[in-house]
Amino acid sequence: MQCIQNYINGALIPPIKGNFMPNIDPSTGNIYAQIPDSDEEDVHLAMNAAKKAFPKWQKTTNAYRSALLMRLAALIERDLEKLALAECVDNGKPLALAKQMDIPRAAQNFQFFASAILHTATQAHAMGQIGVNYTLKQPLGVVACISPWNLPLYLFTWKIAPALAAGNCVVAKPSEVTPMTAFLLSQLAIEAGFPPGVLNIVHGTGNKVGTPLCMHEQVKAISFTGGTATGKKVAAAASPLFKKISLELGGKNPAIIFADCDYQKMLETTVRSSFANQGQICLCTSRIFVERSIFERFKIDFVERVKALLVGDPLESESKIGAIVSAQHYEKILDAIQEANEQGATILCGGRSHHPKGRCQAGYFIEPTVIEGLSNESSLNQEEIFGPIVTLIPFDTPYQALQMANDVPYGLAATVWTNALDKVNLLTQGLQTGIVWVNCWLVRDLRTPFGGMKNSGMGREGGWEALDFFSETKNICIQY
Ligand code: TXE
Repeated sequence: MQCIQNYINGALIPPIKGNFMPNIDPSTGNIYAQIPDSDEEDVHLAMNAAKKAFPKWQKTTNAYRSALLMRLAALIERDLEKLALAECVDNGKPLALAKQMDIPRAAQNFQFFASAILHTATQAHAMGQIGVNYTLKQPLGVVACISPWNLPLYLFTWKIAPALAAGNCVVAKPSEVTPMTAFLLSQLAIEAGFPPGVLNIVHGTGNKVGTPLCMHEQVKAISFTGGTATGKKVAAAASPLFKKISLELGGKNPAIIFADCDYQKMLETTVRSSFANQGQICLCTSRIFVERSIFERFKIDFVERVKALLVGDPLESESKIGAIVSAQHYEKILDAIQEANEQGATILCGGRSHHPKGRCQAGYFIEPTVIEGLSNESSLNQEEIFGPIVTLIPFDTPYQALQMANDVPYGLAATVWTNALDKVNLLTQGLQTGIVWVNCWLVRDLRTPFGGMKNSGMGREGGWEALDFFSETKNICIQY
């Protein structure tokens, strides 16, 4: 049985108290590894290592840090198959998706910020004959990166890369639900020659590791991705201590589909935006608003395509829908479907657990589910489910679509499908989301600001926003 280790001060070590907890393969329901059940003692050990490493690390050149991150990216690319298999087993997602999306993006995260810091510049403000000001961007010190289970290595590295690139030392905590690729990343960091203490990874639960991490007086900034409820706890812990926080939380993302759109492209993309990664991506569509004149046609065509999505063993290349990440999340999603039934909704397809034959018989599988007949105010359309469930709602005017799309506590992402510029302008200006895709979904440029508003969080990741978040800005004024 594989025993995952913490990565502290350049070494792979067990938790100080020697406690471990089971790591489960959601496709089979079997325990397949053990993960450290670390606590604040382990957090302190990691903090001391990071604090000791910082003085030297902060003096390294951008070129040195860039080369080191590029080396790590190259090792991730070298081990793509191994990392993708680990992600598939740990998370339940199709192996093909891990190979095509998760692991390549982890390498790109390091490559992007490694190249970005070779091109950073800061401002100067000349004051005529009086003097000159110039702006410095300095590293904060030790920062915390806390990531969720849905895109384990993809989101873990999305935080670590800019934090390291900006010259900080990092204590990172992956989700205890999907720790494996973070552990494999530790091994690659050692192979890449990371100085001890620059990057530390502590495995464990939110309460025993996450909380002491957020509260630690050494931590100058916290970059967090996870649920809104937990985001509130992180903010409550960090704010009184004046720590910088970046929160990327839940979503309830609308797709708004007009009759004048490119129908085939819309159809294929909306199936993907609804069910990719079993609907467990914060950017996934969960409410589909369709102009009434094409509602019936869309319903038939969409349901036909969703029924064709094969739910099965994520190791099989033809599987499009893998396992739900954990028994707890699986039950949460089934409860939501039960609630829809009790509210008199119409289940157009799916709505049941699925038990593939063979090794995955006891795994956590749910059929992709399409629901009609619930109002936008219903709990199913207001609360994040974070699974393979979408609801269909017709609309008559662009204003009505906009009003319903915004009438939720979340504001992360939206897709708009139309070729009419007036509707594009109305919707893109009016939508209360941090991201709007027009006639596409998940088209990503890592330079762009990434994040949401309302209960979807605060702050932005990506590009200069991420480097600025992990930096302290200082103005120097020199009189002539
Ligand atoms: O997230 P949690 P979970 C949503 C989704 C899901 C819900 C809960 O709706 O059902 O969040 O998912 C650590 N202080 N998203 O349970 O609990 C925890 O150990 C510090 C959306 O995975 O938020 C893990 O490493 N850290 C999201 C990380 O926080 C704490 C993606 C996330 O865990 C902590 C995933 C605490 N008090 C779920 N408690 C997205 N926006 O993509 C827990 N953690």
